[in-house]
Amino acid sequence: MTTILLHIFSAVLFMLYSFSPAEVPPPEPVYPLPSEAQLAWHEMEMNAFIHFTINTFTDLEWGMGSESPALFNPHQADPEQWVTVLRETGFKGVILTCKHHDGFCLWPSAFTEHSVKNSPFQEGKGDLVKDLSTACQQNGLKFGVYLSPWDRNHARYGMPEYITYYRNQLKELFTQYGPVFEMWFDGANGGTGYYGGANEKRSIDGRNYYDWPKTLDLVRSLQPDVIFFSDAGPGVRWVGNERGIAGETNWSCITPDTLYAGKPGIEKLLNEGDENGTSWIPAETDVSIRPGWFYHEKENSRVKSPAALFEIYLTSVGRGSLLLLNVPPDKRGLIHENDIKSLRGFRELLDREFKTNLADRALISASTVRGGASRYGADKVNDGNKETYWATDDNLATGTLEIDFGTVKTLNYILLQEYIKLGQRVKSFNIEVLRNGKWERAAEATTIGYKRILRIKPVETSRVRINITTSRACPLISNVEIF
Ligand code: FUL
Repeated sequence: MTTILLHIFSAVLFMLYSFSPAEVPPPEPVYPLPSEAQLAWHEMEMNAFIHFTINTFTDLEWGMGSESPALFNPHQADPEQWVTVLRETGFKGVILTCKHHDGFCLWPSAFTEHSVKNSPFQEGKGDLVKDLSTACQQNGLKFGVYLSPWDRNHARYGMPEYITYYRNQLKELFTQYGPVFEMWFDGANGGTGYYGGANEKRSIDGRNYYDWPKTLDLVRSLQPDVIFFSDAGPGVRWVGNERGIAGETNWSCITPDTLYAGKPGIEKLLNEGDENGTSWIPAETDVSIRPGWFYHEKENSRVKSPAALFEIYLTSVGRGSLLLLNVPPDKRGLIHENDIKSLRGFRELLDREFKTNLADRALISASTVRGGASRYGADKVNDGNKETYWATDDNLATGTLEIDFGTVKTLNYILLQEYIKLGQRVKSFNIEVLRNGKWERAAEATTIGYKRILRIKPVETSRVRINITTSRACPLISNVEIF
């Protein structure tokens, strides 16, 4: 009898202890941390890039800058069509090449004649920046701006006057077209160009010529929350290739001190980030649905298949990066039928592969829970709340979550998310499945970050273990999904 009473007493004590969350403080952050705007950027996961300019009509990738504006005539241009397709297939934002390297402006800039205002498009009255930003607002997508620093048309390119011109254009774009969520600064600089008729090679000092800090301050003074993309940030960084592949190890941190846009030889660093990086600058994965960035009729049969796009999804979003997929309008000014077909097929694949989250109804337990407090319990990884997480005590950098489905299921993917508001922590982990009474290794990987999706060889099991094996500090896992 006394033993039974003792058991009941200790059970009550345990319950009291584990239901008093206020007692156990949350873990200290592991720096650097993402800003609010960066967190919102992570959560977008898939954005679209729109490459559109005179190149679409000249069949070039890099226009010289000498092309006549009269060539630009997308007679059926319909940004509403672009945005509708993109929204329906899961994209949250759109970034437009308002001006590519050839210098032609898709809006009637007051600072140049090299724009839509001198084209037959809508008899010189058109403004594609306005049309797209409006379509985005009406469809609940965010709008972003690409304004090429390199301008092969401008006579003063390479001289101080061009910087004034560039900043004047930024002022136009950031004051007349509503909220801009991201500004894309391209590091490319090929040297040669038309340059107002000079037709020569102009080299600039990539590190100093543009005086980026001043330009960014100007933009921030107009729209404080804008995320700046460039090779090295400061908002988000380039992933280091244009193939859609983020590093298998992908830290959202990097030390930008010695980096600048266009600096050669930093691709691997950009691809993987740096565990000890001093700033939160996550990788953005830009890749085109076609071989080129611009529409070329000859590439109509080379649009990436739904399966190829799905692979890219796994190597970008599935590695804690954001996918920026380029979908270039054709000469009509429409997204081509083949591209639409691929995008829809891609959406179907995503919906099919990630249809039923087996972790939803599973029983989840943990090797250890921070302070024994229920607010850090294992069930926080499948409560559908991104603000809650499973955590261990501070002195632990390892831990195991066990997921019990109750019956045998077939597994294909494991999706994990860290609670990155307190920093990126996990350095390595593995997955085990219970087979014939024995735990078998199904996968192992390094970083998790905002999101990690592991595809495993399809396996039948009723129980899975996620073992965090090294971490920069106690691991914090906010979400687990299993398909
Ligand atoms: C590169 C550019 O040179 C390409 O034309 C394209 O715009 C790509 C996204 O960035 O640096």
